[in-house]
Amino acid sequence: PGLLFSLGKKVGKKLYLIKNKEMTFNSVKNLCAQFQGSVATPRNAEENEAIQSLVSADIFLGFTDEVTEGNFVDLVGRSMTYKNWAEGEPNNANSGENCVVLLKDGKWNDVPCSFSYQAVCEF
Ligand code: GN1
Ligand code: CA
Ligand code: CA
Repeated sequence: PGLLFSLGKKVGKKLYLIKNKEMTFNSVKNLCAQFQGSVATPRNAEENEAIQSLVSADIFLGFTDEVTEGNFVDLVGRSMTYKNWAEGEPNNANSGENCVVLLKDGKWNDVPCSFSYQAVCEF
C-alpha cells in the first residue's frame, strides 16, 4: 500500500505525521484513530509552526463547532485556548463551516467538514 505517512516532526512530547492525501474530516479522524492518534490539534504557536512546516497545502485541525455553532472545541470537547484565525474567520460561510483548516501561512479558516484536505495526525 505504500507509506502510511510521508513525513513527521517532533515538538516537545508530540509527534505530528502527515499523509499527503486529501480526505474528509471524518476520514482524517478515522485514519488517526486507527493508530491511537488524533487529528493535529495545535495548543500554542510552536506546535502550530511545527505543523505548518510539515505541509505545503491546507490541512484539517482537530477542532469543530458542530455541537454549538461558534463554539469551537477539540475532539474530546475541550475548549480552544490557543487560536490563530485568519482575518474575518471563523465566518461559518454559507451557514455550513464547522471544521478548521490550517492555511499555508499558518492562519486558520473554518471550512465544511465534508470538503477534502490533507491529513496530519498527532501522537
Ligand atoms: C472561502 O470561496 P468562498 O469565498 O465562498 C472559504 C471560506 C472563507 C472565505 C473567506 C471552502 O469561501 O471558508 O471564509 O473564502 N471557503 C473554503 O473569504 O475554503
Ligand atoms: Ca460553524
Ligand atoms: Ca470560513
